[in-house]
Amino acid sequence: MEITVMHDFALKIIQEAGERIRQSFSEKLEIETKANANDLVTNIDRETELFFIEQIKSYDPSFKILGEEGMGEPLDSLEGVVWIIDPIDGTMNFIRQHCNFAISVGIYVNGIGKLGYIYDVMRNDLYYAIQGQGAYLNERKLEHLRPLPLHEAIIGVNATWATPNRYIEHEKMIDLVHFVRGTRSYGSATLEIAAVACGRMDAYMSMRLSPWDIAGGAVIASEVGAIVSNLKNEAVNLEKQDTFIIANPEIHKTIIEQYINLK
Ligand code: 2AM
Ligand code: CA
Ligand code: CA
Ligand code: CA
Repeated sequence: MEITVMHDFALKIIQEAGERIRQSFSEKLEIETKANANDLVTNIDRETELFFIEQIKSYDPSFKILGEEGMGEPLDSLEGVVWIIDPIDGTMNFIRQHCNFAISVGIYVNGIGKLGYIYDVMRNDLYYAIQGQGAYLNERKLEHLRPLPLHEAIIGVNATWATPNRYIEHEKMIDLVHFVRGTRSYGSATLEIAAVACGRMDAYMSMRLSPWDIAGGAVIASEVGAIVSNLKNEAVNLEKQDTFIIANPEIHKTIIEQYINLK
């Protein structure tokens, strides 16, 4: 399978899925809860994932698919061609804001990230990368990240970092948010990852992300020299939930070494 042929196919179905989501705003949304009252899913999350599965399986039935809503078959391993899909990342934003959500797709061959996509559906901005050929925001090639001291950084953290947790002591968190230039929280992990990849933000960390939150962004990150890992500085594992950080290299090192509890 030619990577560029697969890229053209991925581009086509991601844009089509985005158009279907934009059209869906004229229909009634069915909202349900998952693990807790703030963990939401809609019929559009499920329909979008089904759309991807149908398109991908009719293109090549041997392709495997891991999606957040579990509409595909369970994944036994990362052997072969695996599409890792978050049909809507930022479902709460989708429901409440009608913007600030994305479709995320990572295509892995025998565990190696070949193609990565984060599609900001309402802005019609597509972040993507082809392994070894660079990362893009629409037609613009993204530059390699330049070194930046932590005190000039904008970091992405959400409010859970202000609650007691085992990854960072409260005083250190206060130090960190005072020391950096600014903090942001977009409510869509993949858009925060995209923001780091294009240099709008310099780090983003989360206490719990799943493979579909990371798969597309990890391919994009590696093309611009952003570092991704869990908070123990171990390589990302696409077969389980874990902590997560993406950052400009110097800033990744400083946050992990000076702020995060590695125990
Ligand atoms: P989602 O919208 O696809 O669920 C903010 O909640 C960010 O964290 C979103 O990108 C969201 O993805 C992600 N996230 C990961 N795990 C989550 C969970 N268990 N509950 C809510 N959001 C989760
Ligand atoms: Ca979800
Ligand atoms: Ca998600
Ligand atoms: Ca989702």
